[in-house]
Amino acid sequence: MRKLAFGCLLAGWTATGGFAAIITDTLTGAVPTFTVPAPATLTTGDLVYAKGSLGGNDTVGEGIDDEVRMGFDFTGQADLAILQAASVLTSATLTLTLIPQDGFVSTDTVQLNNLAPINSPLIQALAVGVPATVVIDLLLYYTSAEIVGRLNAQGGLVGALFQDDSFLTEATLTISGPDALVVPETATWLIVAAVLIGFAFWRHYSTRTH
Ligand SMILES: [Ca+2]
Ligand SMILES: [Ca+2]
Ligand SMILES: [Ca+2]
Repeated sequence: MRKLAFGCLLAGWTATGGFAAIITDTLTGAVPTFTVPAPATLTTGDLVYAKGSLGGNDTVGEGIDDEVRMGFDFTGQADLAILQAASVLTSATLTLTLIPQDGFVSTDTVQLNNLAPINSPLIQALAVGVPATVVIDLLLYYTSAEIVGRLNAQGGLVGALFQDDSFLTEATLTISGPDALVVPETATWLIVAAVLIGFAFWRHYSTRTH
């Protein structure tokens, strides 16, 4: 009986315990095989090249003075709603595969749309012509609330932007947080209470009859 009551309590407790909630989306493109004149844009796979917003040349797709637009889509992922309601995230990373085409990669930035451009030494120190994969820890630059705000702004669609002197061929955005706090249902606690009261009566009367 005592074991049963303890088991019920344990079940209630573990329901409040934490498994990570996580969402991830990968966008894949390729080095463009042709260029277009601005203001035209060029799409390779999931990635869209356009003339960089900071100016520069009018050729789009040669990886110099280009911006690359990303549209991550978390709709339909099981943990999206949990993370949209999260107050604190445990991690948020943006992984980029880049092939810099100009020394001014030293000024390049990436950002989630509507948030500040990120100046990361992981990007700005890259060598021209050498493919590299960098993992940007977004929580070094943005608050959890800012990132959660982006998850809510368009129902799980999150835009991002890279500029402006590198090819970008793959991008992955991964966000995780604590699982939702599951409050045991009232019925569970009523059962636990009933078991404990029953156990108390049983102890009381069995002690008296012996
Ligand atoms: Ca260009
Ligand atoms: Ca440039
Ligand atoms: Ca640049």
